Amino acid sequence: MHDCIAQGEPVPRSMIGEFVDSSALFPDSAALHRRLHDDGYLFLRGLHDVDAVLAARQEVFARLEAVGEVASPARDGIFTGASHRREREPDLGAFWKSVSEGPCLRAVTHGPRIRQIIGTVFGEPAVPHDYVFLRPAPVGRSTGPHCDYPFFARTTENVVTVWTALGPIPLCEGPLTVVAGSHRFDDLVEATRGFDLASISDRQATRPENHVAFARSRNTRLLSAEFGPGDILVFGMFTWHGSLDNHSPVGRLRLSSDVRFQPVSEPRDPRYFGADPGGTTGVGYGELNGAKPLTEPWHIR
Ligand SMILES: O=C(O)CCC(=O)C(=O)O
Repeated sequence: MHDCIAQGEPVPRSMIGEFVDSSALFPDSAALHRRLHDDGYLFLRGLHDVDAVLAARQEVFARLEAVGEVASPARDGIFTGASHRREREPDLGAFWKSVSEGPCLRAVTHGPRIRQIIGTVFGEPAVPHDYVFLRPAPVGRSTGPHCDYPFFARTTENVVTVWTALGPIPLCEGPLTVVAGSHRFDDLVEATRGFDLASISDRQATRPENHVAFARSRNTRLLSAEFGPGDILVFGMFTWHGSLDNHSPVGRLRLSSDVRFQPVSEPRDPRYFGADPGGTTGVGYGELNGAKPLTEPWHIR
């Protein structure tokens, strides 16, 4: 765990640990549920069909190759450092929607296998949001610490995020990181409960920006792992997380997706369901970082 950088600084060894691998608990629903409750996350390896995951990776990177962002062969995911996306795909939101709805990608993010896995975690049938966050992250990028409650808990708190590695993601390529034990930071849970879109900018103004400093201030550490293709992290709405920095020595993009699942019996937030979901702000797929040419800086989330 020595290859981790967060916000431009190497993460001290004492501040980083490995996710507990809960794959062996599958398909024991009660045990998985308990582990998710206790740890705030579930790290599940090797449950997806690797060929299906690599087909999704190829599909996404081929679309980015077509706009000049990924070098040939596309499956390697090497960023060219350039982009013709704005000229070739003037409707950036429509382009990103079509990439996010690719059949090979959806077979992984929304197919029977992941529904079965998450249904087992809930102990009842699960439904994914139709709206997908697909993230090709270039070198130098990362996602700062936050929890998902303000985005996805409007109609029910009984939601989990499923973060999927769409290819191998070594530590140097900036995989997901979780602030250990953060789902039990009662002051933050209380402050977060009730937060919604209306107050999102206040929240962003006050949220911690630095993973290591945040973890240190809470007397805890960060967790992460080397992800294989199709390894997933499942976590609840109060778990603070983000990503490490991508510092790939070969300029490889980190490719992952995150999708929310909830029991089918829970009420659905129309922002994230349907043929043309508006997403958090109502703009649709155009609001996502993925919709921006890779040469341009990300929004805060
Ligand atoms: O992949 C990332 O960079 C961040 C993912 C994230 O914030 C999420 O899954 O909720």
